[in-house]
Amino acid sequence: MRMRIGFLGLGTMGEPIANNLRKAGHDLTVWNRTAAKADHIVSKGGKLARTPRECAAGRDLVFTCVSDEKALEAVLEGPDGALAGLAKGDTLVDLSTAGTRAARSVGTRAADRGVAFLAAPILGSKTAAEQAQVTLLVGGAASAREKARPALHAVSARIIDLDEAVHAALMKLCVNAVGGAMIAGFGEALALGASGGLPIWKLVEVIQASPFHSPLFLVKGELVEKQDYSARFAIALAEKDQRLAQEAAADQGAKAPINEAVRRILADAVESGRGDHDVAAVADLYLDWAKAKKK
Ligand code: NA7
Repeated sequence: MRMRIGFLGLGTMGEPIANNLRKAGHDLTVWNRTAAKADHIVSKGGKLARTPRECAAGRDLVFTCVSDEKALEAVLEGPDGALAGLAKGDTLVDLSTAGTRAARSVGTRAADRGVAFLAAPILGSKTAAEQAQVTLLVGGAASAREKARPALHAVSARIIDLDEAVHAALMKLCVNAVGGAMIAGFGEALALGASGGLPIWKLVEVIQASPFHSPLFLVKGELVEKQDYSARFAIALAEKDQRLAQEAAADQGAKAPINEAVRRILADAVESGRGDHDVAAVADLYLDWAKAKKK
């Protein structure tokens, strides 16, 4: 079924996902703060809205895919914000990783307008987004999930259903808490070995031969060896995810000391100028701290 879809946020993940909705034949209108990022989609027949409100008004489904909870507020709120364009019976789907507090607060404000809200954070890389191979954690009312399902299928390989938006938001934070601990532990181990004279490639090879091997270490280990830190998943976004996990832990009374340490390391990496580098560059920070050889 062809749907009228509004899509706000054409960053690394948003642009290919929106483009897949267009390719699936939906009637697509987009908005991005930096309008030039809509050029490709517009050149292929997508429409460009002048404001978030215009992008959201009169659509069957409205997606947001922005950096964090502050960016989400910026696109939703105000007289030209997307919420102002949404009407009773509409459905808003947030693909951002914006945390549990945002899921609760956006859900409440959407409900006040009679709008159904789904939190649908993404698991997967830019390449997976381009190939419509991401996994979506989709939380919210069953009726809204069913309405959104054809569009969600067009952009993902797998949909994991959860009954509440806040649970989808929380699930994503749990997944990235594991990922953050893995990447920080990996960087720390590489610098521990390299500062004592072990070559990086040998460290990666032996970790991969151990019971603790992981596809993550293989991919990121190669990037560390090549010192190629162009962002597949930027450190600033990873730091944001750990911060949001800390907030959820505080709200729920859960202890998360490992997550707090990982957040601090990622914040140090941001402060060192690596915020827009790939998370593999956490190892580079550790290697600098240890004054270790990078080969
Ligand atoms: P990117 O590539 O950093 O893209 C971020 C998007 O958010 C991009 O469209 C930005 O617009 C937009 N943005 C950021 N701040 C604002 C404000 N203040 N107002 C409006 N729009 C804003 O992130 P990804 O696509 O990799 O990730 C998206 C989400 O999925 C994120 O939560 C990840 O953690 C997971 P811009 O183009 O800069 O004008």
